[in-house]
Amino acid sequence: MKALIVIDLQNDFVPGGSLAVPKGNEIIPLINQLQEKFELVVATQDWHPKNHLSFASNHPGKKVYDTVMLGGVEQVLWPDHCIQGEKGARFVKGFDERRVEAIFRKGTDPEIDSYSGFFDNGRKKSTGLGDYLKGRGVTQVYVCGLAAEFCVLYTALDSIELGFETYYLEDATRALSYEGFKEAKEKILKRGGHLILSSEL
Ligand code: VGL
Ligand code: ZN
Repeated sequence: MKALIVIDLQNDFVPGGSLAVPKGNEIIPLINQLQEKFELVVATQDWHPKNHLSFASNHPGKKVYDTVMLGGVEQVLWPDHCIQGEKGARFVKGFDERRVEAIFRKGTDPEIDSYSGFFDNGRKKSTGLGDYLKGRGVTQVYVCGLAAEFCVLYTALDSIELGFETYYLEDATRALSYEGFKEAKEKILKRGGHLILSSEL
């Protein structure tokens, strides 16, 4: 049984948003079409409180893209984004949510970031996504959404580690940088995941 996980298809991650992924809006129609090929569709939302420590604005003297240590791991500092309940955190217009059976929210603890839909970056807390998928009998996981080298990558890596046969939908994601995308794909292959194009489904 295969599941599609749609990662962080939210206003702040598309052009016009505060942490816009270039051409992030291009994948919306494709992700809508892709859903038909899956028995189960779930989504994640980046969902930060205003005082989240991944925001540069909460570290006086630091700038966006500086790094700090957070919960024992290195943390890139981002512009404020995906604040709980605000417009930037909402799903993008045009995303067809009808078949999304469950939404997993992450990044809610102000003290630690969470790129993966499964665990926070310090691996202290689970969102429940892994148990949910296992409970539904899922064996194969396909990931798509934003951003390719952050939340999509880390979700895929945790999925591999949890024992799901994992597919990274190369054309149903967009990256913040070309280099980052290239490295993300290498990491997926190295850890035993698969790269796939939506036309191969
Ligand atoms: C993301 C940076 C910060 C993502 C979330 O969804 O890829 N990136 N928060
Ligand atoms: Zn975030």
